[in-house]
Amino acid sequence: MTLPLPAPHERTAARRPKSHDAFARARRLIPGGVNSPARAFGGVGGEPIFFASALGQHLTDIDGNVYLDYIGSWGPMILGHRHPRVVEAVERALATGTSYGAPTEAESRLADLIIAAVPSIEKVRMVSSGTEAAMSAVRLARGFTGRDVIVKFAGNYHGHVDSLLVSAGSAAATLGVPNSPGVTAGTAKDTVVLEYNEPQQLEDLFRQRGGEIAAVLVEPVVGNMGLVRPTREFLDAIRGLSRRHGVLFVCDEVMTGFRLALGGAQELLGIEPDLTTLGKIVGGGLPLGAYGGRADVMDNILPVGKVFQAGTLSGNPLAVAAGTATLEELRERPPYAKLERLGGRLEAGFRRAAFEAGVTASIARVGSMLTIFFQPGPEAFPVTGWQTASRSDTARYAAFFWGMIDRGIYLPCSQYEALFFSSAHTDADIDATIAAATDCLASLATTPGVPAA
Ligand code: KE4
Repeated sequence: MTLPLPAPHERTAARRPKSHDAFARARRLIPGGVNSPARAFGGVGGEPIFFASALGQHLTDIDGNVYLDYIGSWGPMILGHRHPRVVEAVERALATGTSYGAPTEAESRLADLIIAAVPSIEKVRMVSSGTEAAMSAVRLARGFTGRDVIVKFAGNYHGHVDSLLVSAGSAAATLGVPNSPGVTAGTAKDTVVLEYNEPQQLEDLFRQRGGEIAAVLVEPVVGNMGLVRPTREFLDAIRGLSRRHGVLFVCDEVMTGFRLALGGAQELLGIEPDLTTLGKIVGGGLPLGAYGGRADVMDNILPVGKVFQAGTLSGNPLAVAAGTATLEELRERPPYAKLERLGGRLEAGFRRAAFEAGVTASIARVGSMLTIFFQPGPEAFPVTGWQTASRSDTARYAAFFWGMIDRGIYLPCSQYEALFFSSAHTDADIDATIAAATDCLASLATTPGVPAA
């Protein structure tokens, strides 16, 4: 029996009264009632759901509803929630202290694991978030090269760093323009935003301004416009042009690090960046980020070099314990073959469900990261960058999101995010998700008010 999709304003009050009340209270205290806009459900309408607990592949909301979790805290929970090895490690660390503001051997142990997993990393510095990792890597690249310009790509997100909250100017080679109030024109002017998977734009820019560029920053597999795979030509252009012009190639693996392979996207794709930023999985769900790479570059960081970077809770013992347990588990029992198998089944199931429902969709997947792009018009088209991603039918994605919520499946609350699943997910979970999607898409195809295919 197909549930009628509730209208957006009913989507939480009628079905999750405690979340509705909690949200009303939170909005009086916290801007938008959330501590990160990604949780605000802005892309799907309705009200965010408040959660009480999580275990393995499941989330439980404060109304007692249980969901299959397909965001895993936006990536960190590759082992599932409350993995026994991670819980035990954090409890052990808690028993001896929570923060020293002084070095511990545990930080060297985690640094060892990161360096062993990611061959391009010879030295690594820990911070407390992916944003801090990106901010530090940008400052280091500018300090190392003595140059100002940073190149990034539309649809790539690297955290809320002023110099990276920038949109493309009127033409690819012009200066960036701020995409948030509070980011100054003076900051944005040193950032150039190009199209992802457009190597010619890179070549043109390097020809015109190669000597001004400090770094090219890229998501080697994009999660932040929905999942977009790079072309070989694009990655080779970044590596080749950067090397020729003395520019640092910075891979943002905050999302892909330790997820697509133990060595991240760079292992999977055979690329060798000069610097890598990390987050999410490296902290096992606790606040930890990191940046690392060539020792001759990293040794420009204070106190060895002159580039300043610091942090009270950098390398925090509890976060280091969670990250270490997570990386040790990934190293001893690599889940990647299972994740690839489950991902292939999920991708095929979503594709079949959309086809049978006559819903136009393009599905992109790498390992345990996947996006179903809903698209207007009869013919599906591949999503290769922001110009194609932004043509998605976000209204239909929102209807799909809520239809799946009503069937106990918690997907990313935006068309422009990738879903993640964990080693705790099972074949039965994938079967249930495909069944829910089949039922939901069939109802979407006939639900009034949802744009026709
Ligand atoms: P954090 O500062 O949120 O730890 O990391 C920023 C960041 C950097 N680089 C990449 C590739 C990222 O995906 C992120 C953060 N990802 C978002 C979700 N797409 C986090 C969710 C949120 O901001 O609440």
